[in-house]
Amino acid sequence: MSTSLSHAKSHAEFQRAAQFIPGGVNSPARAFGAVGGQPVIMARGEGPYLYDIDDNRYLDYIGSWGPHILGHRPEFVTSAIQAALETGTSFGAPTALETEMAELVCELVPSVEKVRMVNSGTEATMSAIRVARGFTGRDVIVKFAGCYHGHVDALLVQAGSGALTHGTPSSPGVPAGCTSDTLVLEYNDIEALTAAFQNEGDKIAGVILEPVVGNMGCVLPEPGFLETARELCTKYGSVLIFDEVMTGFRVALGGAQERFGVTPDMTTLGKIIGGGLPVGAYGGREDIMQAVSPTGPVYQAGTLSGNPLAMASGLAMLRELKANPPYERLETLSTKLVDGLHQAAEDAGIPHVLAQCGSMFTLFFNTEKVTSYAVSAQNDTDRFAKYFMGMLDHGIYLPCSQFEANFVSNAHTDDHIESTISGARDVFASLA
Ligand code: KE4
Repeated sequence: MSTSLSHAKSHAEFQRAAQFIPGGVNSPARAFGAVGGQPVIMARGEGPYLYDIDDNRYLDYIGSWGPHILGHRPEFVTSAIQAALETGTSFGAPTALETEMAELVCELVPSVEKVRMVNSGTEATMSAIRVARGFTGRDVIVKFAGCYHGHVDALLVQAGSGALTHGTPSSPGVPAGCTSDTLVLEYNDIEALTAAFQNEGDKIAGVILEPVVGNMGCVLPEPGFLETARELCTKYGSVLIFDEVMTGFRVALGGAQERFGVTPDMTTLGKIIGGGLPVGAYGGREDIMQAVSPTGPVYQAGTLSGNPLAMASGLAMLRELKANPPYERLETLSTKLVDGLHQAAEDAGIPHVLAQCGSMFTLFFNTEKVTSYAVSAQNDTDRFAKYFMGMLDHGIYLPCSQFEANFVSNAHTDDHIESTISGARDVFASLA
């Protein structure tokens, strides 16, 4: 690992992890595969900071890949979890906490009239596309290159040979049959989406998309894209699914659907909704959600769905966000950081583009505005790897891939932003 911080304990611990866990990680996103070297082993988080087992302190811009919008270990979340522990961990029976969570999600998220709790974003999207197919009696699902919706077989897919040819699996272990009804289009390509509906709209069960993409780096919807998806799904009776696992409660209290004023038929949620514990959710129009077992024939279940500890944690988080919305401060703080990074990169003569929505952003080493995966694929990933390692050396912990979003938390301060910009200025000088 090319940094000057001592990572001796991390290195030893990672060797041990790799003996028992594939790649030493429980999720490949953490593996430093895209930046080289080995992951840093973390010991604890506090506010805007992470501390590794070598006692290095980092300013954290991942926030567990999204959940920690208010920083690590906010007192109201930890005390809610501790209180829930007094009554038990899991009952496998309904609890009032689950009703409170469902009621609050229905209040906060415009599209959600009924909601089902699950344990991850993947479970949420997997369930949502099954419900869309069951509700419409159709099979085709439209998704967009560069949007990641979890490791769902039907969505681990690469575009077919022709623009309107259905997809093929993007991972071994996914049978062709799982993706033969998935159509992959370019994000922001209104013409291609319109043509797909003209071509087979009566077969399209649903369209799933990230309303603001985090998984090809941060990419915003171009004017008219979300609105067109909404119009076409309405016209052809298809289910519009906003995957707001990342944007939900992040870019606005009501998510991207509130921020952009486009209401989908279903929404998937994760990350922030659990306050750091494993929670996913899918919900939407009452008539669609009535199709879900036991009220309807579409089966979905989960031993730990609506787990009391996770509900206590998520409820504490959502109640705090509702009572004291951090969004204005987050917008100002994040804009200050993005503007500072832009100026620092400009001054160093580094080609780059920045994209930001609220407190999520990406600095792309690219010469073009990134509007789709085809453009994002042109990123200078070697330069990104050097930037990542240089920032790590300055005690700044960024997502370890150019194709991810950074997250500012409300625990970050102006001083943290200033020191991040100054660290970036040093690193850019070494990249020029
Ligand atoms: P999970 O199954 O990881 O909880 O959620 C899957 C998912 C669904 N939809 C969106 C928009 C997502 O961003 C995600 C997961 N995001 C990745 C980060 N890009 C999680 C990090 C990881 O896989 O370890």
